[in-house]
Amino acid sequence: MTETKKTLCNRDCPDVCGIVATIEDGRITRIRGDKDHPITRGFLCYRTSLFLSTQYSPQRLTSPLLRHNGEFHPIAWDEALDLAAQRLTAIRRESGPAAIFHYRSGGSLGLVKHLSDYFFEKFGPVTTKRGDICAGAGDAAQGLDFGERESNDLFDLLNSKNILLWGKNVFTSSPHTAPVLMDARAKGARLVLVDPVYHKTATLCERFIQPRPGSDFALAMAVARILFEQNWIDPQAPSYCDHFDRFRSLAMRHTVREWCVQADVDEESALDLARRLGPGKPTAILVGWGMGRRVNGAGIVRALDALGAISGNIGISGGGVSFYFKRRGAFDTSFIRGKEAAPRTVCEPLFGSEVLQLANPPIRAVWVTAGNPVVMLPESETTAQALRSREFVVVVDSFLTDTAKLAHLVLPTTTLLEADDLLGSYGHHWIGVARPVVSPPEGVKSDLEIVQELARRVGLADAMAGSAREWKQRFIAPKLAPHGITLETLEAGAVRNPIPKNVLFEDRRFPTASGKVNLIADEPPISADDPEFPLFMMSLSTEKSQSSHWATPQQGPATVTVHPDAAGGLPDGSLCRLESRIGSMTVRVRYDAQQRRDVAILPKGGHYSDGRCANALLRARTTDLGEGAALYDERVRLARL
Ligand SMILES: Nc1nc2c(c(=O)[nH]1)N[C@H]1C(S)=C(S)[C@@H](COP(=O)(O)OP(=O)(O)OC[C@H]3O[C@@H](n4cnc5c(=O)[nH]c(N)nc54)[C@H](O)[C@@H]3O)O[C@H]1N2
Ligand SMILES: Nc1nc2c(c(=O)[nH]1)N[C@H]1C(S)=C(S)[C@@H](COP(=O)(O)OP(=O)(O)OC[C@H]3O[C@@H](n4cnc5c(=O)[nH]c(N)nc54)[C@H](O)[C@@H]3O)O[C@H]1N2
Ligand code: SF4
Ligand SMILES: [Mo]
Repeated sequence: MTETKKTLCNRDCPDVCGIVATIEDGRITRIRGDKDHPITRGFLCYRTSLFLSTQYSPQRLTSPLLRHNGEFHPIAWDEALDLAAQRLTAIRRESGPAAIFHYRSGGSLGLVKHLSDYFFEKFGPVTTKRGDICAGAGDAAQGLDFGERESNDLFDLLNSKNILLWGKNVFTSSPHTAPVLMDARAKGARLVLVDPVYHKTATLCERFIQPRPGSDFALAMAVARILFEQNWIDPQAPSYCDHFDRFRSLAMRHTVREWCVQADVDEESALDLARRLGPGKPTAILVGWGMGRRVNGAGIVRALDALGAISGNIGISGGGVSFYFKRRGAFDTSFIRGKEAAPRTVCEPLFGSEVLQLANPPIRAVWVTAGNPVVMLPESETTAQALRSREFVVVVDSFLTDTAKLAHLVLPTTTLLEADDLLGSYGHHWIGVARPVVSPPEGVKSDLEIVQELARRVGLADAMAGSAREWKQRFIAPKLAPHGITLETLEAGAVRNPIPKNVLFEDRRFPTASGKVNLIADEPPISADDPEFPLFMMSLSTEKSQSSHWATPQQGPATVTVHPDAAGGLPDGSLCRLESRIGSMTVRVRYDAQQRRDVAILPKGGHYSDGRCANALLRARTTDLGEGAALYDERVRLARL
């Protein structure tokens, strides 16, 4: 029998695509993008197009695994959950719930996954994470400046005359934004990319500006100074911006030329950006998520917020400074108190060192779900040490990741094609449901079943009771029912979240303390050069993987892409060592004359156990605000083997 079923992709990706699966005799034989989904438009990205080989991979876990004398052995679910309940309860009794650390990352963006947080809050509350490895700095910046972390409707870009893609690789990281940009261009919008790295998104743009990594603040100040000098400022801006004069003084601190030297761009580029923001309005600034991952990441995003505000591009159609779409904004998660309830927190980017150091009580148990911190958090070896030295580590995943390998107990869970969940997106406003297109294989349980079965063993059955569907209803009802949207509505197809407006702040009132835009008034720190390690390690998203999960198995050393002049005489294609202050690994050099001479580009998320992991070279450092990680400020050098 052949049938087709629809679901939504739950991966940590701004697109949240509609997927149409063909199922023949219980087996999925094909997946493709949903033509009816306004964002997906009938296509999937490279990594999800190939997902069936992951879904049916022989490496997929189908039984809980217990580590004994360094070896994993399959055990029955009852035994696994009894053990987990017994160990967690004993640790709670002996040391208090703060001795348990629950860490959930972005393996799935489904709302139902939050019930793992809820369980551990009821069981403890236990120690949780704070900060955000992904978008901490940018979120904090926009929250501070606008009092809101939300964006204009994605399709409002069709009203822009200019679109500035500031540190954004849409073809890789949000491929379904690309058609919207092409449509905008067809309607006359003119696009610019500002990115230290050359990539395919430049081909959509009429101009490509390639600043020194992390120097966007200086570039923004050059642009701001030109806006002031040319009087391309919105005359009303002083009435809706705080610190207007201090911001002007900040921009005036250096000449346009001096700022441009810092940013390593020519003055004409700064003038071009200013002209687009001023006389070229409406101009939308799309702020990439990558740019915030620097020691001055929030300062950079704040400078872009200020450019949008003083030039009068905030509150108008075709304008805006868009960073994040509130993916949970339509849903009520207030019954989960999170950090507020936690007895203490671990700063996410400092996971390894904090877990090692916390005392009174020490962290004795770690529960990891939907994350691979050994590979994805900075300082892989410190994270690994932290996990290796705990008494009880549980990892819930579908694969034996580098993190799962360090667990005492591994619990196999469902994939995105088996998910029963509710989704919003951080790249657009469409919300909807994921529904299993097939049942999980024998021996696999959903995250919800896992916490419910654990709850039954520790006296929390009632608190966690309910089917996935009932929980979805609970998340949906408070905010969406008043708009006439029910679960049935979402089950019939994705809908636009009715809460956010197409254009934010049209009345130029902002939910900040003063009701005005909070303009940045001080220069953020910059990351110091290290002459012995001259290259910025840019370990970036690649279309071939979802963070640590590769669409096809990787073999051999990772590839590092550099400008030929930055290779120190190493020939194209040769093997060498990539070294940082804390580690080194063997890589293959690839020349690319379109790159800057001060960057070494590497895929993010290579496997640690195979010696391909960028994060093994990366020191754990936080961003200026929001406790993000300065992932792209580590300096490296190439050396002969
Ligand atoms: N294929 C694929 N897609 C993904 C992911 C993946 O792993 N693979 N990951 C997902 C995740 S977790 C997220 S958070 C999102 C967003 O994922 P991100 O990888 O954050 O994507 P971008 O927003 O494109 O930001 C990356 C861009 O920022 C640029 N950048 C870095 N530093 C600077 C700087 O100092 N100045 C400027 N101007 N630019 C800079 C980089 O060169 C790069 O082009 O994508 C998701 N999509
Ligand atoms: N060097 C460097 N490091 C980075 C980045 C970078 O650009 N460069 N990017 C950073 C960013 S933006 C992010 S968001 C983080 C991402 O960091 P993580 O969220 O840790 O990334 P993933 O590798 O996607 O790990 C998710 C895991 O969840 C599993 N999983 C998938 N679905 C489910 C599910 O339904 N339930 C459960 N329990 N597990 C599931 C997957 O198999 C996978 O092993 O990495 C950060 N680290
Ligand atoms: S990973 Fe992103 S682009 Fe790919 S199918 Fe999922 S939502 Fe779409
Ligand atoms: Mo992310």
